[in-house]
Amino acid sequence: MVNVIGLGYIGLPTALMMASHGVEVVGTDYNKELVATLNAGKTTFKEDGLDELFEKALKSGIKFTTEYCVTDTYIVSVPTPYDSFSKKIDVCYVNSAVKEIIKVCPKGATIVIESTVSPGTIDKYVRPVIEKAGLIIGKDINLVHAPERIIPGNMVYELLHNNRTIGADDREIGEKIKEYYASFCQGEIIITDIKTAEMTKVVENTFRAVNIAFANELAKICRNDNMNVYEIIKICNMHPRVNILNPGPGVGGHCISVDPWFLVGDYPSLTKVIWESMKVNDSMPAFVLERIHDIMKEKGMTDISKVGLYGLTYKENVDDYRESPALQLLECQKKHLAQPLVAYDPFIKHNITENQIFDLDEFLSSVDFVVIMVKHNEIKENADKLKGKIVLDTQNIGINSDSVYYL
Ligand code: SAJ
Repeated sequence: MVNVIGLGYIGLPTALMMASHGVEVVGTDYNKELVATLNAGKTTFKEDGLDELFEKALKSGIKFTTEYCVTDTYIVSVPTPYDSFSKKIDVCYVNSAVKEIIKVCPKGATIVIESTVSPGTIDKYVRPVIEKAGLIIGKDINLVHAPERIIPGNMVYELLHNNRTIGADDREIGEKIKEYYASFCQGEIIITDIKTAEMTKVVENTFRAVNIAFANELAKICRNDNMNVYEIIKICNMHPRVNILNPGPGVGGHCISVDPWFLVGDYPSLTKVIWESMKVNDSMPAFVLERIHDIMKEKGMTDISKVGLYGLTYKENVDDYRESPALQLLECQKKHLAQPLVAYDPFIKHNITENQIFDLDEFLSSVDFVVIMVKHNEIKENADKLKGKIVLDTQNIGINSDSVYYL
């Protein structure tokens, strides 16, 4: 039996996937409300294919509880934030999960950490917790790191198809855990040591962050000298060894905007490129504000209450708004004591900012200038409703109008 600890964006789909492929699974979360919602037969966030997977897992007998179970395998997928001052990883959630597990687990149990952790975290923070409890790693408890790799918006597909990494102290234990993942994963599963697995995960997200920062820097250069960044990236990407990502209004979510900071926190003198990249990405919401200001000036527009943000989530077609560029932009506005812009997002049904509207038509009729922050399918399908508006399209969704501006 597998006890999955933490039923958030990663833990829940992982637990459901294992359960619907014949593994006996109990999901544990300390959030009583979340567990009650799952036990009432409802999922806690939107994701393609998640509800169907949930149904299958329920039929296969998955259970949800706030208690830790007595079993031989635990998968920990809890958040790993970073300290905003030191930039170092904050392992409090991982460590409290490990402390709870060792209170109940039998001798010889395996703890698999799925949460993203910086290289050396398991050595530095997790092993001492186990050793302090008088347990011997490799005998009383086994440790494995199996970092998740699935992208929000396509999680169910990627869980099934992505290659995976398993880091283990002991190859035999690695093979045993590989079997659990192989119950559903059609990709290749590679076994390595724990520190290597930790580093690969952070490097993957850092690679993407640096690539996006490069695209954002190109957008700024092109704005400065009136060149079309999208046309330039499109042509460059036709080169067989060039693959530049898309510029945008900033980087949000709890992965790409967080994980690279772990490396900066741990290796401050060795992370010049990464540090500068993160700064470039962080500068984008303020850059969008500047663009809004310049466009308003060009159009002779003075009433900021007629400018609205389309999209509040961190990216398209998800309901997650953690660290979202739109919220970063509103925060930046607040620092200048400005009234927050009107905002709308089809995925957010409750107030997360002051001037929020909950209907697309109402939003569009209340503003003259629309800033597209997120390329949700909804706005692509309703692009004709933007006719007659001034539009700042930070996502290059392709709007046919005279009054469209870009980053
Ligand atoms: N973004 C851009 N330009 C792009 C692509 C993305 O500005 O060309 C922005 C998005 O709008 C968003 C942010 O970057 O604000 C991050 O979005 P994302 O889609 O790049 O990535 P995440 O954070 O949703 O998921 C990433 C994935 N990592 C990689 O692709 C290397 C995913 O596979 C990981 O599992 C996930 O992080 C994680 O949990 O670590």
